[in-house]
Amino acid sequence: MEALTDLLSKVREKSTALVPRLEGVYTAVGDLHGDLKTLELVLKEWPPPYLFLGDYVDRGSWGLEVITQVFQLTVEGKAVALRGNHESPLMNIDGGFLDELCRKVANCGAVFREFEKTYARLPLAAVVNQRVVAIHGGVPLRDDMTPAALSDLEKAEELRIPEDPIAFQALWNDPCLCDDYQPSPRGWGAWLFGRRVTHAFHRQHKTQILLRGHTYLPSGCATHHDGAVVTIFTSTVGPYRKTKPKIALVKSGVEVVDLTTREFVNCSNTHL
Ligand SMILES: [Mn+2]
Repeated sequence: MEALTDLLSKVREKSTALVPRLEGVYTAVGDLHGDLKTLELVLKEWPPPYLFLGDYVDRGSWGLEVITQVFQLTVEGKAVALRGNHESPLMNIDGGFLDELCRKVANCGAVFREFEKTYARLPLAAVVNQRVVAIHGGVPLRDDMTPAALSDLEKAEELRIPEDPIAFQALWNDPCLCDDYQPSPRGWGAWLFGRRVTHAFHRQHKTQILLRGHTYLPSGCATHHDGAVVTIFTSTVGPYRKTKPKIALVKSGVEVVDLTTREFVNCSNTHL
């Protein structure tokens, strides 16, 4: 347990920016939800640095092992781990991770509080090579329903749940087949963002592609808003056992790869 809390404090020390600017070629990994086998396959067959898009725990049985491995790579400088909506006590209490933790470690209440403190420091988004924005959920909307900026995310406060509405939406929003926005079926506080929102967001940041996870897709990927949003999904456990898992190579654009066949795939047969 000491090794675990030590690792968590090192992750907090390493997390200095809520929206880090990254350069280089990244292997991006979508939601894992405790899928240790798939994580191990990615680490064996694809090179670092890795860019994890959040949702390491809940649902699958190996959340502790997955998040420990992801955090270990982070501390070694081999990965950037974004925050997903499941990196929150809001989800872990019913989602499975708190129960898993209490089966696996002593003093789980105290350890869980260390996880909460660590979640609050994880990056909410990252910009790769000035062109690709990686974010778990999607574009947040301000109170006046215009798209928020990455600078709003950098200023976010009260990050435990997170209570900040912009940070909350970055982890919870999904794209829709609409022009502007709609209420999200996920519930209060989350929104579906449309084509115009995506394009306005990219215009203000001079970026091209938003790479995200969060939406379960049995095919493992989809594109939305004329290719300006790409969703990948990587977990193959529990409710996601039918997934054909995908990862993505992030350079100045995004190339989606099927983890099983190792082939590049076109994800444009979108339904969102
Ligand atoms: Mn999610």
